[in-house]
Amino acid sequence: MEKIMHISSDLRDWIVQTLRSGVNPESIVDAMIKKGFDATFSYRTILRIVGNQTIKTSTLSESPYIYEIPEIGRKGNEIQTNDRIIHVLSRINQPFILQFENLLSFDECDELIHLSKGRLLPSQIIDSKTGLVKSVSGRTSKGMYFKLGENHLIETIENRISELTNFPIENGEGLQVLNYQVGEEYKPHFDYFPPASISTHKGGQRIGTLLIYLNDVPSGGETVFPKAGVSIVPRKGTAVYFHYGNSKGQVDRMSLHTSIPVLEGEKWVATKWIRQGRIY
Ligand code: PD2
Ligand code: ZN
Repeated sequence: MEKIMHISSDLRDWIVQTLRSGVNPESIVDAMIKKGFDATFSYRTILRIVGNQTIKTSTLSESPYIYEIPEIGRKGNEIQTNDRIIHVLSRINQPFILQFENLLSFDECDELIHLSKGRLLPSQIIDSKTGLVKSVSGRTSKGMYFKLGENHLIETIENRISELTNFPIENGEGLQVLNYQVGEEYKPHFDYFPPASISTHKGGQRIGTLLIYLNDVPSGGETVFPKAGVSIVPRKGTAVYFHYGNSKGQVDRMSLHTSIPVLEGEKWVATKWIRQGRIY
């Protein structure tokens, strides 16, 4: 089979951010080769990116991201779910970002923190080469995952998220809880997988993320979207949803985001990543 000798600007951006978040260059080269890229081309490309040199990108998949309003964005400003009304606090259409209040009660936030505390481990990412999780330097928080429907609280939250987003529970990855202490951060990254490496099994590409803030942070710890100039301050029980995958399989580079260092106190947040199809 002929090897691939060009990369799209989406893939280049993903590589740049992934390197910045601490993933080592060899794993990216290996992942490229595994996906059918020419080995020499892969090494050269990564070397150029590491050395901050420009690289030519192919125009094959250069078409601009086409924004589609996801169903969560068509529900008005007061969204009634089975057990509570969730209010929209702010909205941006490009990139698509919605901020909510009252997604979780204070008791639910406290309970999630309580259930997570004894299970926290250094945060990890999925290695695109091995498919296994591993630690990287750009992500200094600690975290843990709940299994889908692991207990009554998780079931309640997953049902609510599914009602809010209109995605089936099975499109969601297990809820992740993160804890950041002073100075800890999650460097700028995309939540979607490298566009060239997507297969349709296991739900395929990630298309949306819901971040639920579980406490108030006295200083720092905002979720920042640097390309959109947006900064979300963590407030207990509020949440932010951002959507970055469309029905054409494109991903939105404007969704680049980061958790900036906590300056005072600590930060607790729950992440629900949503895939285009059912994972389970
Ligand atoms: O904790 C956050 O604010 C944050 C920021 C960016 C979490 C994630 N990304 C994530 O879990 O993907
Ligand atoms: Zn993220």
